[in-house]
Amino acid sequence: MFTCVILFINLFVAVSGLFIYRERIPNGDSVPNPCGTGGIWNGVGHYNQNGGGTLNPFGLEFSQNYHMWTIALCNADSDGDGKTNGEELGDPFCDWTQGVNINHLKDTTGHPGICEPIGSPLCATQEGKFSC
Ligand SMILES: [Ca+2]
Repeated sequence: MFTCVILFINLFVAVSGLFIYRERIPNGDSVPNPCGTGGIWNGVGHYNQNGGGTLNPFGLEFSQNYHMWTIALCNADSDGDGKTNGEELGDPFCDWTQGVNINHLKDTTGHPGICEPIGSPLCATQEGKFSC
């Protein structure tokens, strides 16, 4: 019984964190699945599509940045695919602020924590870290 309660609490914390953090980044609820299979990647900062587990490079930098979207994080290219986090999340001019200027947002163009295109030589270092 005690184990079940602990598992439930851990699951609740993980899911709550997932949604709280998604609101802190531009288009956090509409980051495309980089696998090309359609759908949304809910765990934006994780290698697991549904969140939890190992953080991807964007998740690590977001965490190190106290879970705040800043100009520096916006201009960074966490996954090393040549596009800034802001470009991928639809904030190319890094002028989005949570709850303030949603009209500035563009469409997402990629995933900030998973190098794309998956399988390309540029993205070889992430092989085996997640599955599509
Ligand atoms: Ca990138």
